[in-house]
Formats: sequence, C-alpha cells, structure tokens
Amino acid sequence: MVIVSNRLPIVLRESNGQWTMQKGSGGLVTALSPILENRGGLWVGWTGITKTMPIGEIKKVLDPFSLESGFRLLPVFLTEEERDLFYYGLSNEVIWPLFHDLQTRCRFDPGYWDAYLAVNRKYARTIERHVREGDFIWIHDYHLIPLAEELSRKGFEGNLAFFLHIPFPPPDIFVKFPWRKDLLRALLHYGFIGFQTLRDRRNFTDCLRVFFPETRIEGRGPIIRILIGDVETRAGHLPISVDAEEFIRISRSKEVTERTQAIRNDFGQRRLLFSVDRLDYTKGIPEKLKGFRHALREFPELKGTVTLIQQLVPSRETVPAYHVLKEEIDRLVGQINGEFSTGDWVPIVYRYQPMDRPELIAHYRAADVGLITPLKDGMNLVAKEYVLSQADNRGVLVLSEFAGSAMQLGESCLLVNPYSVKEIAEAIVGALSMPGEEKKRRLRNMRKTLRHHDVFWWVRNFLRASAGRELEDFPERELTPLSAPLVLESKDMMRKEEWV
Ligand code: GDG
Repeated sequence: MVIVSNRLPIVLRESNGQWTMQKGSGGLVTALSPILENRGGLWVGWTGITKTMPIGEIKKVLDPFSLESGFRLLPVFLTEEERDLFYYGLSNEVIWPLFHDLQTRCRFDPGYWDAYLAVNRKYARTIERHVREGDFIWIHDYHLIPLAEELSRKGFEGNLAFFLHIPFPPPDIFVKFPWRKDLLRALLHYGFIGFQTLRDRRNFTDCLRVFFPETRIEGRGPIIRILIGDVETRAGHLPISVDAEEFIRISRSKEVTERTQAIRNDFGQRRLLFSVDRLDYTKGIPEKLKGFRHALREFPELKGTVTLIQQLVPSRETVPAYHVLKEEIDRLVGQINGEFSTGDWVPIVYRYQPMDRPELIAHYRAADVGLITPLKDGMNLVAKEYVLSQADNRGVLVLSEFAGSAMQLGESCLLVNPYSVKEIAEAIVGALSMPGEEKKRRLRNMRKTLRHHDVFWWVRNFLRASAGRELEDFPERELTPLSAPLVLESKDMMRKEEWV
C-alpha cells in the first residue's frame, strides 16, 4: 500500500545542528496510522522543511520511525519557492479557503497554478521509481489533485485512487477558481474519487455538469459511475473516522480516569465546555467565542458556574492570515475574560499548545459539553473523538451543521449554525440543562454509529470501492523491509549527497 499526502506523518525540527523527529498530529495522521502500521507499506510526502540536509542525516532521522511504526517514509523535498507557491500559495491561499466557501480569503496569484503542477510532477518523479504493478496507490487531499495526471503522463497505468479530506464546493463557488476546468479534468484521471459526504459528491457532479454538459451519471447508491465522452471514472462518499474502540478503551483507562478526575477537581462544581481546534479560520473560533460571550450576557446564571477550555493547536503560523486570526482570538479571549472574570472565576481557560493524547481524551471525558463549531469542515474528527470518550455517559456534543460529521451525528447532537451567536448561546444552555437520561440516549445512538463506521470501515470500504481489494490483502507483517534503499529524485542531488 502506498499512501501519498502533502506531508509525511512526522514533524522535523532542528536544534543546534541536530535533527529530531516527532509523530505529527492532525486528521490524516490519526486516521491512517492505524491502517499502515505493521503492513510494511510506504508513505510518500514532503518533509515540511526546505533546508538542505545530507542523505545520511535524513535516513538517521526517518529510520527509527519506520522501525517503530512498521512502514517506510519516502521524503519529497521542496525548495523555498516551491513551498511558497505550491503549499502556501495555490493549496492554502486558494483551494483551502475556496473549498470551505470562503472565497473572499482567496489570493488568485497567476503564478500559483504552474508551481502547483510542477510540484505534483516532482511527487510523480519520486513515486514512479518506488512503485510496482499491483501496488495500491492512494493519494490524499487537495494539494495533490493533479498527481494522477502527472503519473499517467509518465506511463503509469496502475489504478490510482483519491480521497478529498476537505469539502467540495457548489458550482456557484467553484466557478471562481481560475483553473476550474483543468482541476476537474485532473480529478477525472483517477479511477476512483472519494468524498467525505454526499453533499460534497453532489457538488462535484454538479460542477462536472456545468463544465462538461455531456456528463452522464449512472447509479444512485454510495458509489456512482461518471461518464464523459470516452472518460469513465467512479466516485463515492465515505466519511472518514477514527479508531473507535481505541478511544473507548483509552478513555476508560486508569491513566485517563485519574487525569479526568484531576481536571474536574481543578474546576470544582463548575460545568466545563471544551473546544480543541487547529488554529484555522475555517474552525470558526472567533465566532464560537462570541457565541459564548452572548451566552454569558444573555443568561446570567452561567456567570461563575461555567468555564470554557479553549485548546488551540498551532498551525500554519507563518501565514499572515493565521497570524491575524491568532491575534483576533487572543484579543477576544482577553476582552471576554476582562468583561466577566471575578475574584475566583475566569470564564475562558485558553491554551495555545498541543496536548498529549491521554490529556486530550481526559479533557473530552471531563467536559460537560463539547463545543465544535467550524464554519465548514470536511468531516471533523474531534466531534467523533469527543463522543467516543464519554466513558461516564454525561457529555453533550454541540456541533456545527456545516461539519461533515453532522451528516452522521446530526440527529443526536445539538446542531448550530456557527454564524449565529444566538444559536450557539442557546445550544450551550440547552446542553447544560439536558436531563441525564436524554444525554445517555443521544450518546448511545452516536456511539453505535461511530463504532460501526470507524476508520477501519472507512479503509475497507475505500479499498473495496476503489480497487476491489480487502484490507486483508495487505497483511500485517512481522518484519518491515527497512533496508530497501531510498532512491533520490535527482541524480545530481545524489552526487552532492544533499537534498534540497
Ligand atoms: C482535515 C479536515 C477532516 C488536535 N489537537 C490535538 C490533537 N488533535 C487531533 C485531533 C484530531 C485531529 O487532530 C484534528 O482532526 P480534524 O478532523 O478535527 O481537523 P483537520 O486537522 O482540519 O483535518 C477535516 C480531517 O482532515 C480528516 O479527513 O476531518 O475536516 O479539515 O484527530 O485529535 N491531537 C493531540 N493533541 C492535540 O492537542 N494528541
């Protein structure tokens, strides 16, 4: 199994000339690590750095990861310019905001598209030397949409599958993308295209119909066939998830039980609201804080009795829009705490740092309410993790109706429009006053859905739908082929013993 994503599932750091590596966090890593582990597969992606690094050095850093995880990492290296135009540029200043319906945040720089294609060509060059006929190549997310087209230009004839982790926008938003027809054509090079929800898949086929009026769709179930002239492909909607049993198990463990108790002790009788978000404008963090402020203003009984723990995970910090967002959040937290704090109560406990997993799960378990209100989200795994961590059957999920996970959990959580401070405030009050039996019933329903549709369900169904393969076709192995040599993307670099 070959997974290709923009980033490798690690974070590299340099300190005093020494490189260290840490396993990455984020949705994709959480979802795919349990699948690849011990299957001896390959994960191809950018290292996240643009520094020159000797080969021996990178191998020294990456090899321990392979040993521990049971799959190999194949790095792609980007120059600073490539990073700026491909990653910060087209991927994160155009596709990311546009596909989250935030077109006014886009910067349509004419130079971005060529760089986007060039970097995809670079990924194709790296991959082609490492894949054999029969390998299953699964390409992830919006950074790599043109990769199938680039690989087929190189003569690769195998089956390529793609999964889009973010939403796909409706035609009236998609038409604003300057390279819209090229992007659709690129997607049609995949044998199978997976979306998170039916809404996203419909938006995609609606866009195809706008730009290719001869488009024919066959089938009505979760998998459909798309025919345009002599091009034929298939598309499906498969909501990604997490390892449900693992969350249930960890949330009941002794360590998490103790940490949960410690968190509750810290807050005494106060009720806890908990939010954890990557620093990103799509997550609706200022809107949520304003919703909480509205609740404190409109429902005075909340004053002194409720605390919101807002955990913010650093992300894309060097991008100006994220810097501005961070300042806005800092300011809002300061204003709200300034307006309402008393001698012994602060309404918002605000942290800007990642947590380790047991601590995160303990916070999920300790919280009376999980407050998850993105403006739009492909899925949102945090919502699912919150539900699965309710070992005491007492939490209520308040969720944005624009998160993909609302399609699965909408009937049993409290749905809100994240743009409405009033709805957020009322949902907070509704959640805090919900009777215990109702909470249990809602959690039971959501847990049932999530136990069935877990990450293994997602992978199994993706493999079946895209390649007619089963997870068992990729058996677990005792030994990982660690010794397989890494082949470099450029012979010149090999000679210099350096990668850029
Ligand atoms: C993209 C799409 C889609 C967060 N903070 C900590 C931490 N996390 C982990 C969570 C969760 C993951 O990060 C975040 O996943 P999300 O799904 O919520 O969001 P994105 O990163 O935006 O992911 C999204 C996803 O891809 C998968 O397809 O659902 O819509 O935008 O797993 O637990 N983990 C730890 N400490 C933290 O502080 N250990």
